[in-house]
Amino acid sequence: MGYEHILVEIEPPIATVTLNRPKVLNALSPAVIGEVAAALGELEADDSVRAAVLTGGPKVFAAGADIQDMAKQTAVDQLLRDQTGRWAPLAGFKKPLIAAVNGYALGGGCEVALMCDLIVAGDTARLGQPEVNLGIIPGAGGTQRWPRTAGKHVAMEVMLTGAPVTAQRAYELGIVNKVVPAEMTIEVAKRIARELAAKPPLAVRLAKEAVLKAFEAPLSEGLAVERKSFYFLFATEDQKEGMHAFLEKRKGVFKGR
Ligand code: DAK
Repeated sequence: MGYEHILVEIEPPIATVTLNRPKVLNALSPAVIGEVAAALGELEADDSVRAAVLTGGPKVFAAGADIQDMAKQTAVDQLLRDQTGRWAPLAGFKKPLIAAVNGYALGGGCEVALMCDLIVAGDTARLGQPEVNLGIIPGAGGTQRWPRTAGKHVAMEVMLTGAPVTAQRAYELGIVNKVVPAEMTIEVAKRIARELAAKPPLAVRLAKEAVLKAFEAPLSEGLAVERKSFYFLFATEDQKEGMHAFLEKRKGVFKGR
């Protein structure tokens, strides 16, 4: 499928989705979000792809939702356009999704990175939620995902001041997994994606699902999901392969079955 605002590169077993509106720092218009959601849908259905990288390229991740577009909208437009629904497929992607963040990841851009499973940040990256300066608040999960990861007081600072944090501080807060020289960000993210793509896909998928459950459910419910997925994996060919490969001192070859 052809896209206007993003680039999709498939290099089995991984794929890379690149936001591509450099003139406006990859501002996330509804069209951009729609294309990212459609591309992730395609990658989810493509068995040759086992993990994906989402990036904005070498200079900027995304400076937020498109303010040109939002400035014209009313509350009723927001509701009728189902803005929240448009963004949902990004958080619902079932394969591992790694954000490669260079430069600014602000507002909706930061929220998109937080929807990913791992974040690799270039050393000059800045992550933040400046919405307060526009008279709004984050609308794609920022007020919930920041405190769940970095705690209440950091989240308050980020939301109320609107000031971004550096890549290094984000790393110290547990918001990003790795800080690397900016020119290495995408390559390191791809390397991690390839590493994850070599793992048994069903185990990876159910591990992701179980970890995400921890953000939503009480402990007993999360443990029940973990337990059922654990039992289920013993019905897969990959579990047999993984354990036999270990005992036979060879590398497992996994089929996602
Ligand atoms: N939208 C539209 N255009 C943007 C933009 C944005 N978010 N950010 C930058 N641009 C445009 C600038 O207008 C400028 O365009 P021209 O003037 O050249 O035509 C061009 O990109 C270059 O930007 P600057 O000249 O400003 O570049 P600087 O290096 O000087 O500054 C900056 C970079 C990132 C500090 C600055 O551009 C900036 O502060 N940008 C705005 C950051 C921001 O406030 N972001 C939060 C937006 S609100 C929702 C989901 C999500 C959201 C809401 C609802 N639902 C699901 C309901 C999200 C909301 C937001 O993200």
